Amino acid sequence: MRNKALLLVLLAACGDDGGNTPKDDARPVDTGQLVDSPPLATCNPVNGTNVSVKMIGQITGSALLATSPPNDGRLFIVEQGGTIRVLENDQVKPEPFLDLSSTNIEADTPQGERGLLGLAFDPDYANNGQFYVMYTTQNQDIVARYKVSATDLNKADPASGEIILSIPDFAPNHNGGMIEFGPKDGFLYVGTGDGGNAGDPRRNGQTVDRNACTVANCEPLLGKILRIDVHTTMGVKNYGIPADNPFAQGGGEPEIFVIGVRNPWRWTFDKMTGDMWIADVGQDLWEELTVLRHGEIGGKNLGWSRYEGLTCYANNYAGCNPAEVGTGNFVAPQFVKTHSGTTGWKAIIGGQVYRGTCYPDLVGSYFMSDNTAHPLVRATLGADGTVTTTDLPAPTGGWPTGPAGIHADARGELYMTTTNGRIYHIEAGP
Ligand SMILES: [Ca+2]
Repeated sequence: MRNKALLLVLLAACGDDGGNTPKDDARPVDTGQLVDSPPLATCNPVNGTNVSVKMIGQITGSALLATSPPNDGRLFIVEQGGTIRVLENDQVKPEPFLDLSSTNIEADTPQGERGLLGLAFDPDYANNGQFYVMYTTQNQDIVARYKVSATDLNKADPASGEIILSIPDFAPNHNGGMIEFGPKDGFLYVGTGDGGNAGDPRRNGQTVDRNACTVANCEPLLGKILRIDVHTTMGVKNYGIPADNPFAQGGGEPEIFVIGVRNPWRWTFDKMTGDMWIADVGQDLWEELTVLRHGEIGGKNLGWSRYEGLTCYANNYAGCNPAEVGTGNFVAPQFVKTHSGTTGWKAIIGGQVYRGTCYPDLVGSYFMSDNTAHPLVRATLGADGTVTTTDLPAPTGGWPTGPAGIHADARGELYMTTTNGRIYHIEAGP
């Protein structure tokens, strides 16, 4: 765990029983367009690719993520200790939207990776008022659903909480925590870490079947990106299994969608294309970014802990051959960054593709950082699937320290949030 001591300031880094029971029909129709085509106030477009950041607010605690419901002008800030704050017109509302800090959330801010980690609003939030959070307890990673208050749009109903998914977790680190709805299918995607400690001691990353553990107490839902239908239930599960999940018909746990991640701290969808950009925090050598194209995501294997980056990892899998990286279902990362040297990265911070209207020359660009080195890097995906990156020139004093997430609001504008509670709008000019 050593390499992650610092960092990790935060993160270090069944078969189908046929019991699907529709609860509602909130899943959006695939129109091929943005889910968020907001009738919101827009900005006067500013041309240019000279990127800067502007601080627009600050909260107490560690700000891990900024996000919005569809077509909603407010910004909701996830605070690691367990609160969600509302930022509107550059003002943080004095009362939190939701405060889970007195529940059994286990948060070790700012020196660890546990706490309230993720937030995703239902695509039909405007009608059903439902949203989802991911948080940790002492020994569980939990996805829960809450509803907005019936009387106050800036307050959630704390009594509405309902646990959707609970996964046993054996160590404080590597908890994933990012959740998002698929822009093309309305399913909830849940990123889990490998459980923690170091080196994937229980081999969770490559284990997909609970009945095929190679190490005692393995947990196949860890080290994955899961895909569940939160608008149905299925037998004892408080969610449904999409029929086209890789193991929906058997061979592994049916929730699994992407295999072999270590700590996919901040991954996102490109809301226009449906591509998934996965920034996976590495172990000893490499930070990595992998882009999976829409329609080619299910069943892909990012390799951990068989390999890390482009190289076989330690001796976890004696049969590993570097030549296998990128063959079959094993996907090679399009971008890796070494840990070594004075500019080495220690915990990659994704990242989302810009789809806003304020800065036309940024459209289609992805922005990412690193929790320790805190650069700001622009990346674009080529037609051939390759990723091209540009290290953006830092302003005087450097880019903000302690980045924890970069994520879009309903307009597609991007915000960097930091472990010292700051929220920055990513802007551009000539
Ligand atoms: Ca863990």
